[in-house]
Amino acid sequence: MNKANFIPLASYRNYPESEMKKRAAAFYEEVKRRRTVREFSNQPVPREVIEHAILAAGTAPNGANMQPWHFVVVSDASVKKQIRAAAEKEEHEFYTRRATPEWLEELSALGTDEHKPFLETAPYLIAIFEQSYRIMENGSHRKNYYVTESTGIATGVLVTALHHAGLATLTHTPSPMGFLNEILKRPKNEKPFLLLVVGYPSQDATVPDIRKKGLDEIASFI
Ligand code: IYR
Repeated sequence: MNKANFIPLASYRNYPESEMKKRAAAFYEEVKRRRTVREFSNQPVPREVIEHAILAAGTAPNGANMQPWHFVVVSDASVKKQIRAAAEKEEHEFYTRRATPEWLEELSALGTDEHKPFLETAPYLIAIFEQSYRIMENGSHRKNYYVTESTGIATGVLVTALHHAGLATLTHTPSPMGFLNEILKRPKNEKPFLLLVVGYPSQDATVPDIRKKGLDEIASFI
């Protein structure tokens, strides 16, 4: 057993209340500008920005500090093409067979369909995998904990970090996503969690006119 080793909490910053209020409000103003974008420019993005955003995601709280995630950053045109073909095949099934009429009705406000050109246009796709278990050196398996929760939190940090840097993202979830293991040659202990499309919005990008719920609709204080 590893023994816990504790060090002082040197990184914590305490702000005066007035500053804390300003920071909280300013952060809300910053993140509420984020919109999911489906029309991307092919303008290249510096790799360093992606690297920092992934490092930020890697700081997410997670089960027993196993950090049960893996990020595959795809910029290669031929790999993006394969991903697009496989995703559009699943999406065709979804839009023509798998989705219920209610689901399609609810998606109509977003204007989505089975065509996913952004999977080739955007400079980066980040395939996020959750590691259901670890494979030890002797081949035995060890459990990971709260894998989906952990990877979900890390993905939230990633999306926010990329927005903060000035990039647009699209959280794309073709289902099922098993094709990502094959195309990206990931091991069987990793399950695709989400495909994040990253880049600049195209010059004429539009977004659906939708609203977010207000505080009283999403929170209760008791
Ligand atoms: N995965 C499909 C459908 C889709 C589902 C939901 I829920 C969305 O919020 C958006 C799309 C697609 O990407 O088109």
